[in-house]
Amino acid sequence: MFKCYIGLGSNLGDREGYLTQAIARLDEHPGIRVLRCSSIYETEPYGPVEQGDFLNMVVEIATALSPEALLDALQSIENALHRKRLVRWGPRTIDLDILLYGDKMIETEKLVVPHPEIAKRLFVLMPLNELAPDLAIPGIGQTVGERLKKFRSVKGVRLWKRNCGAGEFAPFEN
Ligand code: A4P
Ligand code: MG
Repeated sequence: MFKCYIGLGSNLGDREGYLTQAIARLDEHPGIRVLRCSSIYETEPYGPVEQGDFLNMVVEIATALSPEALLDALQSIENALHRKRLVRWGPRTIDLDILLYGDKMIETEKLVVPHPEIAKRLFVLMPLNELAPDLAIPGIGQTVGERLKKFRSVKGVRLWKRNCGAGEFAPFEN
């Protein structure tokens, strides 16, 4: 079993609904168990495409799947939740990225782990820091918390719904 972190993002339609459905489908997968969820953040779009604000969050999972099989599972969930690939970096009902897969470093045509943008994106680091501040990012030589401290401000990222560790929004918390 490997512990992995999945980044979720949505900026089309019922954004929170897509996050919730994606988490439910992850947990229903026989090879995946959802362990913990971060809070949800509302974030200004990053990158060149003009589009609506995102909801972003991170979930911690345990999985027996290989990295490639995990990516396939994430892509089937994206497809089931009406994800259309129209524009790279463009608007989407749901985006599921493998941020970290244990302490593995992977670089194939289909998969780069740790996610290459992880250290640059506050909308990833802030929710990840709730779950794993002391986790060293492979290849970066810094922990999530140390990396986050390098940012001068948290412009463009605001807490949208706090996860208090209980209730509807953490349905899989033990
Ligand atoms: N791929 C490679 N490595 C990975 C990985 N670690 N996890 C490949 C998941 N996929 C990975 O992804 C394209 C291909 O990347 C996949 O087929 C897979 O083989 P995609 O999801 O089809 O396309 P995309 O998401 O448009 O491209 P990309 O490069 O994944 O974009 P990002 O990095 O996901 O960025 N602003 C805010 N505020 N919040 C956001 O969530 N997201 C993006 C998209 C841009 N701006 C954003 C946000
Ligand atoms: Mg993606």
